Amino acid sequence: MKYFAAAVLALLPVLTSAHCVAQRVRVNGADQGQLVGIRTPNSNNPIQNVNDGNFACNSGFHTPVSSNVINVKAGDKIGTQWGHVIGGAQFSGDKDNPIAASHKGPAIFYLAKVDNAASASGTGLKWFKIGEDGLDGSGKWGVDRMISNGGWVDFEVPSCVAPGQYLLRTELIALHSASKQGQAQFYMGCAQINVSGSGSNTGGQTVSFPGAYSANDPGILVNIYDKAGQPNGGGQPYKIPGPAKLTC
Ligand SMILES: *[C@@H]1O[C@H](CO)[C@@H](O)[C@H](O)[C@H]1NC(C)=O
Ligand SMILES: [Cu+2]
Repeated sequence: MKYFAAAVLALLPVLTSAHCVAQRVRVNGADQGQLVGIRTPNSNNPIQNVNDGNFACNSGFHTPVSSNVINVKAGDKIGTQWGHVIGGAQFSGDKDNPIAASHKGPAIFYLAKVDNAASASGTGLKWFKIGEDGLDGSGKWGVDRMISNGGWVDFEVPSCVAPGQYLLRTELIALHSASKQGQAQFYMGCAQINVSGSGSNTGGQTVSFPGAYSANDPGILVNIYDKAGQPNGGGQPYKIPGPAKLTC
């Protein structure tokens, strides 16, 4: 017991890093279950290199990776839930669940068409943006809204998206240290979905991951603080990275 307590204490500085992982999917508010239809990394650490080979879907997944593919209709709302660690809170009363409140930034969804969402690799795909939530006029960020929604971020699958299987790339960017190049923190995970409907669009403006972002994009190398040190964007509009989102 003594040994156990000492071991836990020794690990605490590492374990209490205030990061997050995406770990649940919901469709029109219906939670599909913990780690169902989503690839969730064991580590909640961010990626900071925009050219990282695993920038699409992350890596180091909790195994077994779900073989579920989640059915969704074009026009439905799909959501992913973020938590401090797998399972949500790291301990009772964890203030950094779903993420430390300091981690201001946007929430973004992309889709990429695949043949088999359960088995497709995230690399080499053509991604298109379907949702984004950045900084609003009151100085609140997508991450603030994610925290108020219990870790959930929801966007509509555009009604024109063609039926078939897709990876859904859910992303948060934490900008608290982003005034230095290489210090923006990227969190991402990929859900496995099957879209039904009568649309025919598989993305107009597609991008690659890695490739879509550069380290000095205005939404990645950016000071989000005002003169009083408040993380409200300092009165400047915030430019969410990546292409324009698909409009039908
Ligand atoms: C995808 O949805 C279509 C239409 O509902 C269905 O026929 C097909 O079986 C689904 N595929 C998977 C893998 O769930
Ligand atoms: Cu962090």
